[in-house]
Amino acid sequence: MAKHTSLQRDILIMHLEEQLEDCAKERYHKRLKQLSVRQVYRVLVQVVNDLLASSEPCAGEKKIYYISMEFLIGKLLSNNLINLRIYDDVARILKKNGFDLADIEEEEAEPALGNGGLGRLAACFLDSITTLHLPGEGIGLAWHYGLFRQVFSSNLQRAKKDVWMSDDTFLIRTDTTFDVHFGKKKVTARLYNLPVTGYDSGVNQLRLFDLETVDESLVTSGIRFDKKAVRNNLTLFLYPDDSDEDGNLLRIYQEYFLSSCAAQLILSQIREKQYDLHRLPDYAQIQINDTHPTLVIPELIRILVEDKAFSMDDAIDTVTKVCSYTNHTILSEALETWPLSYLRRVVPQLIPYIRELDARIAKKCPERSVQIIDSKKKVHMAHIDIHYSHSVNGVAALHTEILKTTELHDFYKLYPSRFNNKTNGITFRRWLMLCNRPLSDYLTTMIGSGFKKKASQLTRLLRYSDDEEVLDALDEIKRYNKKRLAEYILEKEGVVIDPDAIFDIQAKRLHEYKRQQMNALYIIHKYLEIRRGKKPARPVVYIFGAKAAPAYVIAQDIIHLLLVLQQLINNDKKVSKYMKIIMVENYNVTYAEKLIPACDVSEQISLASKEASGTGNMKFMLNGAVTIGTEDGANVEIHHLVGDDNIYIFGERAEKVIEHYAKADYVSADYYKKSKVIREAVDFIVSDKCMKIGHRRNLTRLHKELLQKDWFMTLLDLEDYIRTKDRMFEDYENRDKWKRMMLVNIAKAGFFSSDRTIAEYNRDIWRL
Ligand code: 26Q
Repeated sequence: MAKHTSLQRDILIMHLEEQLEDCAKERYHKRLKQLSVRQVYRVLVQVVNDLLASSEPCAGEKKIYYISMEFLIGKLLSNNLINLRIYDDVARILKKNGFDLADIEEEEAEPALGNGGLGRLAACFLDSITTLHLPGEGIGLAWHYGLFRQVFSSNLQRAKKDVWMSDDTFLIRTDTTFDVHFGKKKVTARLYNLPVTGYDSGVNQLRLFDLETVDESLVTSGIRFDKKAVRNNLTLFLYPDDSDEDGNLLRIYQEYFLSSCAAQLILSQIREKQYDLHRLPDYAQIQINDTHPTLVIPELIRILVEDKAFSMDDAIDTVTKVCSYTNHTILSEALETWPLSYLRRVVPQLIPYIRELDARIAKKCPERSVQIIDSKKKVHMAHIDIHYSHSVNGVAALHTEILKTTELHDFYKLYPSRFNNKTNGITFRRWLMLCNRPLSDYLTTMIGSGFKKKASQLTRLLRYSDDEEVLDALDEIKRYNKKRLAEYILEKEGVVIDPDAIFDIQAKRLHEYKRQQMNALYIIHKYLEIRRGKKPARPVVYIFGAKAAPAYVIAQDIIHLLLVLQQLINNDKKVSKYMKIIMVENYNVTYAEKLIPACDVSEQISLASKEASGTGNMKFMLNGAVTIGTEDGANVEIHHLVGDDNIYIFGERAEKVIEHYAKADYVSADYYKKSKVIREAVDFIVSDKCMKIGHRRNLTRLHKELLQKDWFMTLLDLEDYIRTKDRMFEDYENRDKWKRMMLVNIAKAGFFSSDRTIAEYNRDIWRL
């Protein structure tokens, strides 16, 4: 589209209505206005797909391949309309024919091809790569069910398969297939394309591979299936339960399948263009999104040596210059290590190469900590990435510092120049223009539309920080979004909430380090205060959105506690006037788009040093929420940008936390004994009131965990959290002050555009 002149655009828009009518006639022999909502959706998908097929691809000699197990892309229809800049025209045409675009949007199933931050980041990056008109492709797997659909029953999370594929998606089947060999076993992979639009720019492709022989009938109940039937199950589910051997083996099958397809696709493109393979780094750059696609390194080396007559030295040198690695976590339990014996069972053909890569390191580095194969014969995937990539990056300033000084310090000493930081970002198209049109339109009238492509222009809003009219307008938009969310929550969850209450939101994957349990303890504390007669100045609605990995027991228990509190508090007539709690069902990208614009208080309360970056924190900020958070991940940068007066920081700092771990001197029971407030809140979990509603087993297990282990130091920060949050709610009553904080947060969010992040990746790593 970028290459269209404004005259061509006018013609295109003029023809839009004609095209829609033609398509309606062709498919259904009807006029547009006679179609059902579903049929209008289908017509729109087809017209958009036709437009995309005729749009200019982002071209260039050198391409970036972003390989990832997850692409949490969200619904595509509206996003594509916005990027093609025809959203308003389509909405107008539909309205003329008696339809509301919002209803049509509801027809699309969300492709949940990811579980959280890393997958959503990959999706934002594809948008920005295309918006910056860089030639790039995402490479991933076409998960049939992706992440599970969450349903609550008896106050527990149940996992159901999430059906999203149908004939009406943007996914395009191609004729391209590749053979993938697992030792002597051979399976066939088929390529599907998903066109990626950038804002007012060209088109790139997301390449998703599916196993040709996949069999959906393998799924018995919920998300259970035969994990051994690899020939039929490989692309069914993202993250199978890997608590047993079969689950682990399946995970390795998936990782090699992805890596092999990626290697074949990239080399086939190089062959097609007749490029010299010895100059591969001049034509292809590969970004490895966490360790899941790591096997692409030994696989490429193997192909170059066995099929392309490269020497081992040349192959290793070439691949190292092609690959770069992004680390997204410092939690040791999330770092992938696979027993060499498992790898041998799945991909015996790679074992000589993994051994060779290991032997070279053993020869040049004496430290045990940097070896690829450890003394227990386990293969450290991240170590392959770091030794055989030309760039290693963390995803926020603090995270990269911790990698350099602590977690990966021995590697940093070996390769100081390889390490670099790329603070994460989000696409403003989805996370402002699409999810918050009132704000986006208002900003356009105040500061022009330049911020849509040059996010730093948002600072122009600062001119109005004392302008009452502007402050009131921002507040009104927030109030409008809260009202809309209240309607949505009533419809979806059946709970009535008051738009004039404070909306306090924690929406992210459920994990102990993210400390949803600390928020729950605050809520208990408030509940007890209100019961004792201490009324807050204004009601607060505490909203949670979170899925927990099905095999993660304590995370399930935390969800249980939240649901029990929801039932207890919302039904307590004395208390529910002042507070409500809502755990929304099946939190996903679509739900996030509703929650984020309506948020007043953004909860970013991870234990300092544990959240690599966070990206939800950026989305909330951009939409005018004020953050309560620890000095962790990108919160540090948010704090730096908005200053002390526009954020609420609390809790132990990262260095101190790291010291606690090193000395093993944190004892949660000490905090419990010292403080009545803590004792009272923690013990409420196993009170009669909770036990009557909830399950004894889950509640006692969680209570015990907090008292005897509390690995992520909830009780360490609880009192400071309570004080800070109380102060924040008091400040909310100073309406002028709060509105100004909203404005400053929006104005300073420009730094977190993923366009900035991608420009940095390109400048420092890919050099397209
Ligand atoms: C590991 C081993 C076996 C199976 C699965 C995994 C696994 C799967 C997914 C390990 C990690 C993940 C996902 C990690 C993730 O989403 N990390 C988040 O990345 C965001 C983008 O950089 C950051 O903002 C978040 O801070 C980080 O938690």
